[in-house]
Amino acid sequence: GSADYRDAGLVFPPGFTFGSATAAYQVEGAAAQEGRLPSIWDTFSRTPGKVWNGDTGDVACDHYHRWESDLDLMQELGLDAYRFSIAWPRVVPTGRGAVNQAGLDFYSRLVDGLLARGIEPVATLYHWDLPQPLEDAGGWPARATTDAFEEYAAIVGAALGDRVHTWTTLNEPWCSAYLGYGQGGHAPGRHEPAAALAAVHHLNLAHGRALRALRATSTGAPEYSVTLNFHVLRGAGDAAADAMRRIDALANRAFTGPMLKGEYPADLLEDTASVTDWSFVQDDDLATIRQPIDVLGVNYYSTATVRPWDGETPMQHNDGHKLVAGGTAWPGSDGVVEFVEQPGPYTAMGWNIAPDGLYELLTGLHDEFPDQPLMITENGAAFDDVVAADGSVSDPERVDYLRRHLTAAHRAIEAGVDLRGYFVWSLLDNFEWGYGYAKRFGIVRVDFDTLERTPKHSALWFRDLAATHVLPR
Ligand code: GBH
Repeated sequence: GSADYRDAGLVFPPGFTFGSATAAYQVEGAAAQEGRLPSIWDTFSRTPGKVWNGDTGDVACDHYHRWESDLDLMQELGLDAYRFSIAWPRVVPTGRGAVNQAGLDFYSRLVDGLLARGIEPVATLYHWDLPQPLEDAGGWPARATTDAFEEYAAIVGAALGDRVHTWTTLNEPWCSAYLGYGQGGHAPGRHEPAAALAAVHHLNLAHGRALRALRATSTGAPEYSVTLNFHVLRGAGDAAADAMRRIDALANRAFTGPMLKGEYPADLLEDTASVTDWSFVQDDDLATIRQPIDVLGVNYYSTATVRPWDGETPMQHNDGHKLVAGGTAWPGSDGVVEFVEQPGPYTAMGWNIAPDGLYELLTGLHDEFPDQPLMITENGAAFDDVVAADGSVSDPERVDYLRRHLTAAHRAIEAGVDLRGYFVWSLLDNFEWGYGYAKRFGIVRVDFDTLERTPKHSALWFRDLAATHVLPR
């Protein structure tokens, strides 16, 4: 009876999807093989001083060659779905024009391999690896990049749209725009606030155009989605309310506004008026961007605490990973809002562990967009894992992090949120962007000398959850 279940733990609905996620540049390697050409992340990681330890994605987890045994591993873990990204520079190496059939074939084999193992393919078109020639022509601040993205979307739609279960246009356009073109901690490493806002709009437009192209070319019955990283904001006292509103506009509503409501928030346009007049928004763009999506992907790791800058103490801002002095991550609000230290406890990234933030985020989105199904497309944590003498990896902090966030997700479901699934970031330890291989998010350990995979205790724990749908209390 149900009482027994309640004693055993929290029960997730039967159709709830338990999956795991990766991204192309972070796991594939084979950066210069079978026709792939450089993306902005190849260029960035080869630029001295940009990535810790000078690490690059040249080899990464070598997933490009080890995909088959990685799929076997996913099957052993009982994953319902696998969220991966397609490398644009593998499929259309120069960004526009010639298609590299070998690149498409890789993803076709991957999709078939997933389906053969009963795992749903959830494919993201853009997880930050812009073909370098497109950056040389202006990158995301240039409107022509959206033309190229629409063409690329039509190519992958025609090749894989008969089998992919879910299409995701973009992963975290906030990171691409603000970290790539404003703060500069991500590729291409530019520091141009106005360009960052043009990138915001062109990423939104690229999303709309890609949906159009995918819908026109997919012959199966895929679901359509986009993945956003939301900022869940904290602030002390009334004085912080305006700071929270500003960052909410720049980080969250700059994307949900056009995508789900067909408009940019008035306060966003006002707050950024000294930076840009938004004249890059053309007639009909908002109609293109606002299209129904089957599921909204939500990435959540942590909260952020803000307050108005006092004008005296050295101003800090959040670079997307940690607090740093100065910088230009928030066009129109740099010098107005500052980010402050949070209470902890922290992960190895220094991120505040706050599962309540996930509950707030999910219920808040549900209140604002009641008919929009949601999916947690990333949640997870880096910790300094310890390998035992017998080679096993016990990672109780990660298990605890996952358990607490899944408990928050379950609470949200009980509160009426239409939450369809949960993907742990990440399947494998991998190239953690500016941190290289120093930060490990995997539920599976990767030895970066031998490339050997070892499921951590968290992977075995997640396997039991996926199998039983019961989260032990
Ligand atoms: C995701 O980015 C990426 O999609 C994925 O590729 C990456 O590996 C993974 O997360 C882990 O980093 O400074 O405490 O306020 C996440 C980027 C991380 C940006 C959290 C905002 C705020 C944390 N986000 N960050 S905090």
